[in-house]
Amino acid sequence: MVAPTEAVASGNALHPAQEKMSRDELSALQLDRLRTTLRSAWNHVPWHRERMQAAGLHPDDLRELADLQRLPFTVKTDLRDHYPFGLFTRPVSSLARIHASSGTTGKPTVVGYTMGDLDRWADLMARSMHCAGARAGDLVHNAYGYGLFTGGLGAHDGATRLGCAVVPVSGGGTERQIALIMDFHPRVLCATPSYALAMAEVAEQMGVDLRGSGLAVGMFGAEPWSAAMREEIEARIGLRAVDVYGLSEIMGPGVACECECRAGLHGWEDHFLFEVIDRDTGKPLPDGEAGELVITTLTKEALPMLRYRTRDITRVTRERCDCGRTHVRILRVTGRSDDMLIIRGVNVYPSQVEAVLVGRPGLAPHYQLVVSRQGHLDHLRVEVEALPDISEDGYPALAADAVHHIKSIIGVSAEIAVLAPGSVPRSQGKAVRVRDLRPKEG
Ligand code: DLL
Repeated sequence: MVAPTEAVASGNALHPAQEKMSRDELSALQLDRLRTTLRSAWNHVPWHRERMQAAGLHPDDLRELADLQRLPFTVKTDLRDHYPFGLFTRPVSSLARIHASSGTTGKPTVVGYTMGDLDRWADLMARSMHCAGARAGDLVHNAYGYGLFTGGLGAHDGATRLGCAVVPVSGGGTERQIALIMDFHPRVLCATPSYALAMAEVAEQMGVDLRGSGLAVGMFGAEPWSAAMREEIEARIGLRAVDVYGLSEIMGPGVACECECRAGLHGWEDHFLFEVIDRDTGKPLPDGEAGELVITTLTKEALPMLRYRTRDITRVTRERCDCGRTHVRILRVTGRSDDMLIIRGVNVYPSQVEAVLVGRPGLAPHYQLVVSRQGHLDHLRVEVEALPDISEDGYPALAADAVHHIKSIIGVSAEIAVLAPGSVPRSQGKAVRVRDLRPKEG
């Protein structure tokens, strides 16, 4: 077999020096690229120009990165209000692709890419995959959904750019996916963590041991997942599970990714500017404090985003990582502010419940939170499956144990329903973790 040399197969995708630029070099590059981005927004999108004028900030006046903080935030409804293409700086005739979020309520969020945008996205996803341990010549089983969702095509283009061959299976048809994995022996698996777990379960039901498949690296993202879920997936599939982050409004997968140290996800600062703000006041928070992640794009042509409120809750650190990469580290995204529940005054994210439940003896890693209103108070019921070898007589003791741990670790009183295996719906993409039965306001 002839091994492709990485340098040839990866083309221009990898520039290790860019991942290790000094803070001064990064800041200078960011300032330069921010000016270009602001100029383009000013010249092509009246809405941006009016907001910059109102803030008294002309692109040519930008002296330092902190000047950006004079601009107001962009939020998801701004995209919806300009549906479909109102915030694009380019006519649709000059674009190369459109993606959109499914939009559970109202209109979808539509995003556009020039050829150059797709090129940079492929580079950044290739960089992310390499950072995660994928290499040119690898076979990549891509179970992210293809279509308007950015996961499928984003991972596909990144893998191709890195010099990998892609099996573009998309989500669903799990038995067939398992068969393909056992026949083709891919080294890399791309999927949401919840779907990876669903694959592990189906494989076990088929009597197949994925640990013998040759899979070595899993690129998992698109939804929050806990350290406990990582251990579960690694044990059952036998690979190294790596966290990859992104969002369609900013680009898609590959905005940030863990490296070999797995001590936070490197956010690619040569292309994005990251801030963390206090959710309530909007004020920037110092590194290390938990708040909402705000991202500004520095190289997006078709749809530049200025101070976009992601609604994702996290912390960042700019301390140098042991891998030598200098780019900011985003510590695991614990959840979206939209998904935060307030149960009797206590803030709860589904991922916190996951962290407590997954790996508890007797419980399977399949769960859903059901929120309802009892009188004036919100009530949290957690439905979680028992492992197949547990008899029903044992369910009450498992429930009591889980109630105790959720109360003592998260500080919230929850009702726990331990259910028979297979009772909780399985995901083929992003898992639905919360069923909200509360009456709608208004
Ligand atoms: O989920 C892009 C993506 C695809 C990322 C594949 C990673 C892998 P959207 O559908 O626009 O894009 O959803 C973006 O998903 O704001 C987060 O709330 C959540 N999310 C994405 N990655 C992670 C992650 C894609 N690693 C929204 N951890 C984001 C936690 C994540 N949440």
